[in-house]
Amino acid sequence: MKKVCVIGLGYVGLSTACVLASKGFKVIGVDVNQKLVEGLSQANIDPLEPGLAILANSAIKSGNLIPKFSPQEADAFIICVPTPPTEENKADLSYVKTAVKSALPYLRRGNLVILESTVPPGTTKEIVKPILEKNGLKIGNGLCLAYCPERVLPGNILKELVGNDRIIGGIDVESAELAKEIYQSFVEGEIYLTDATTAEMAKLVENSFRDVNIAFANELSRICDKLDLNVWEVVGLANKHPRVNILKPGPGVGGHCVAVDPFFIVEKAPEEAKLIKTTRRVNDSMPDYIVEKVERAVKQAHIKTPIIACLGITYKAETGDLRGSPALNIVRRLREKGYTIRAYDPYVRDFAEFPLFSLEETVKSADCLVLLVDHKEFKGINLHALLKKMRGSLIIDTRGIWLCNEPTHHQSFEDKRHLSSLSSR
Ligand code: SAJ
Repeated sequence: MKKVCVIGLGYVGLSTACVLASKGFKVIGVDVNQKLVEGLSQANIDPLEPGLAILANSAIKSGNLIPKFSPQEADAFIICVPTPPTEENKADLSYVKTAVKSALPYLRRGNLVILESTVPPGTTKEIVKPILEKNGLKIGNGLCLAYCPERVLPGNILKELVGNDRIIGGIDVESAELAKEIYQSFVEGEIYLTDATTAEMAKLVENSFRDVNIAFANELSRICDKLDLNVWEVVGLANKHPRVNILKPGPGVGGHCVAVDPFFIVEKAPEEAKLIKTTRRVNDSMPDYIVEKVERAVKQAHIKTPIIACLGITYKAETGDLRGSPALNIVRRLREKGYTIRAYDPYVRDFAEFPLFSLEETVKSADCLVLLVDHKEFKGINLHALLKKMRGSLIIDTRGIWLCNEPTHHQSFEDKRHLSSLSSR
């Protein structure tokens, strides 16, 4: 196979198109977003993806990556479009269906179609396959179809796209083998072949496991608050066990993956997915819990008109992405309650919803400082120097970056007590 049509140039589609082009494939990169397709030639690409702009530039310069608004005939079609949740937290498959239909006029005997978008189990077989067979071509008789989930971590995409192991789920063995030819051109990790539905489920399970683990950590943080224990120290010590790996408590789970994918399992097995449903409830209850904690702290300190400083509004560290951000959620709720909020995030530019301040302005004469995102810029901050700039001395660290989140041999017991008295989580 020499020519590939990648439909959907989001963070997954674009990086896949660039990597394939760099491996010598002729790649037609298709997106409906005019600015993106035209902008691609100038390659105005997310600066937070190291190396992607350079790779895109060279792919376009080499003539191996051609941005277009519609597909063309090719040997393989890779579909990487969004599958956002509906109001009822079911998968909105409209983008997938539109993308599959857009390829129909260009499909030829011997072609391969690959779906990468995260979908409920059974989608490739029950939804995509019938659409593709509308033109008379039959899967298993001249047409191949596979499901190959991505697992790249935003902010580290290119490295993970190449380095991570890959699952390839064929509608039939021939489809899986043909899809493997595409991915083995750039994947340096292991490639595992399975059927399409198993591959769809494995993808959802990866993120659901992460969601359950985080929910366990978040529940522990509530319990430790009640028992006046430092959850970061408890989790840090428990993780010293060779087979325990509890993730970090936080203000909630954001982004469009871990917070969404578990619902695609619930959609297919609502009765059985009890723990997964509860997990979503626990994680989505954290923003309210943090807002209550802030309110309780300023009330107990009898601060009449508190100024609350919030550090970070993105969904996770070192990204500018605000999608489903619990931090932004918390700032919004505090503002709705009438508090004077000053928020700062080093990764957010041209934010229009409410004014963002510099770090200095955010902290100056604040009564309460709430750390909401564990950006590396905040880890190095000198807490005591910060306190001197504030009017009050309340610090709520929802990410445990200032608390002793890793038990250390040399840190004295007094230090820990002093630190944790400073910053109630
Ligand atoms: N979070 C915590 N505590 C933790 C880890 C994360 O509260 O210990 C929160 C983060 O702050 C964030 C959310 O969870 O709000 C999701 O964070 P994440 O680090 O899981 O990042 P995502 O959603 O960008 O990436 C995940 C990754 N999946 C796994 O690690 C299993 C990535 O590999 C997937 O490709 C991606 O979802 C996806 O696209 O599905």
